[in-house]
Amino acid sequence: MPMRVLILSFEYLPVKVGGLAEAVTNVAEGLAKDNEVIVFTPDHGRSLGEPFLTFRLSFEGRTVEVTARKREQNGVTVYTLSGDLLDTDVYPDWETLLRKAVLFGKASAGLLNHLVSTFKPDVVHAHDWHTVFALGLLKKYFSPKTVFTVHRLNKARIPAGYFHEANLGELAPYPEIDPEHTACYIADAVTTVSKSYLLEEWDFFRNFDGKVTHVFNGIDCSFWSEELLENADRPREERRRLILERFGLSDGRAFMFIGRFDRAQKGVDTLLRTIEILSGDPSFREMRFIIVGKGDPGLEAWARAVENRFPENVRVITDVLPRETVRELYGSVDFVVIPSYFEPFGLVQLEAMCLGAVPIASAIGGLKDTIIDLNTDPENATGILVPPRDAFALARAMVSAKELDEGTLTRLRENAKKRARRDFTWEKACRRYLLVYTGAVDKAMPFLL
Ligand code: NHF
Repeated sequence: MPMRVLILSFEYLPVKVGGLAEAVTNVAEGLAKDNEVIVFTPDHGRSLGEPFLTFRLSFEGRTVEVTARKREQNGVTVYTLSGDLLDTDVYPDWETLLRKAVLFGKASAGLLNHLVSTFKPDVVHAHDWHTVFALGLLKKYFSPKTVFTVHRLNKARIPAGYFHEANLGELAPYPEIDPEHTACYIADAVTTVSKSYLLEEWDFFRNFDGKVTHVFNGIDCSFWSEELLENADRPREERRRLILERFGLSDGRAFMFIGRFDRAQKGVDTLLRTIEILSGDPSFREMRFIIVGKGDPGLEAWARAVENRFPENVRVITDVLPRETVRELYGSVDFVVIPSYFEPFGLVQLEAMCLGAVPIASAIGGLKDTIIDLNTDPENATGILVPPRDAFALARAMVSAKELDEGTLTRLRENAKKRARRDFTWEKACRRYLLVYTGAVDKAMPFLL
């Protein structure tokens, strides 16, 4: 039986800040193949779609005019809400973001009030804490089944006043409230994007024991495909030589990092320390490192310093590279290093796996669930897992990776491509979300080993 699904999210393609946009859009489009799917998202000043409805609401003691724009995108009806704070940058400063989240909640309730006689959702599926007020109001006024998905825990506490402003005072009996805790509390089902992340964060998820499960994200290998590479017909070593040359480096074993330069999650600081450690090893001469990303100025300066110290080995790219260039890199380098401290799911490892770059990654979260480790299961391995925050362990793993014979590398690449294509598809994710919606999904049970 087709279902009517209403999805709430702060990011929806083409608006993208992180992995959230990819995940929500792919799930919405996958579900739309057999179900009626609509999305509510802030317009963030992009004016996407045609004006559909304008209405007024009271917000912080003023009258705010909200316009809902509407567009059809790959089978999904997307409503973007604009007006006042809904037109700021996706994630403005913290206080503005909280106010924007409240306004998004009220605007979502106003829009569904208009649509409900023709589209009464069976399920409202909200993603990440920014949608908590929208979820609360839609549940309060329309009583649909509700699902809340955690893509990354934020662990914030916000003043209860924001819930009062949202007309949800009943959800805020204490002065300080954790919005994702509230979203999980009111939802009928709670999901997160990998099994290991769920277990690592069990201290949080145990509060909702009985209605918690995981739904893995997927990967669309049709874009991340070797056939689409510029030099698809050339052998991989030649592609590597060419790409290294393009970045002004001579040939060698190529390791790449791509991701945000931050201290909390992505672990570029561990990688920089690892490169410093490796510089004392004889293997270093044959190792090349391409580091792509930006963010924390201190980390950018450190990365530049490492590049200046080892100009023959290290290239740092702080520009945002087009997806096609990133694809060339994945399809040419030998290894992709993912030294994250936590990773609810992670996309880089799967993009790399689709294109034959072997991941060397922290044994945590979604990385651990998607990568089969060479040292644990050599036959089926798809990459190499290392303990997080351990620059020496990473250095050791990179030196042994550099020594791997061609046969092993080919096996790792082939296994990885197969695993990404077969086990982590968006169709699979959508099938499981439908089980969540209908209450037919297995749950996380702390006593089951
Ligand atoms: O892939 C989409 C993304 C995840 O690990 C990623 C993260 C945020 O940190 O689910 O959400």
